Amino acid sequence: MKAFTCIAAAATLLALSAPAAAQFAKPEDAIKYRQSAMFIQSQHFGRISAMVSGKAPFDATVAADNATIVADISKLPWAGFMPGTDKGGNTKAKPEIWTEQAKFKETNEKLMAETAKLAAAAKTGNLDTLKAAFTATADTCKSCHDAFRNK
Ligand code: ASC
Repeated sequence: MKAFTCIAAAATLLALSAPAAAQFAKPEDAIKYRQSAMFIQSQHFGRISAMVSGKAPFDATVAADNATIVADISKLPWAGFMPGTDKGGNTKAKPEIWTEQAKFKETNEKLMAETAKLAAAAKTGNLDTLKAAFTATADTCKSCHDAFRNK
């Protein structure tokens, strides 16, 4: 009974504390996972990019849908940068991800914050508001890639 209570409590704690936790059978799976999440993000961010640059007509609903997806997906890649995944697959990850973990975590959190603002901006339906948030998000993507991703 005691052991059961303990396991049940541990399971509940885990479920509550790790909403975006993912487990990987091998390092290559973690690399594929984080790259896939980044790819999905870039596709949806690209649709917003087309609108703010005038290459596609501005549609507030489409922008908001895509921005919400970007904000949701921005939570996912980080679980894939677990220890032991610095090499393998076709990763462009720089060793600094693991040697400067505090700085890396800060940039991850910055992206999640900026994409949440992007989603909120898109929901206003105002193109200028969206543009400003888009630029701030793109700058955040770029500064993290410059610091932590090989060319
Ligand atoms: C994208 C994409 C990136 C970022 C970056 C922003 O759509 O694939 O890597 O935006 O170019 O500066």
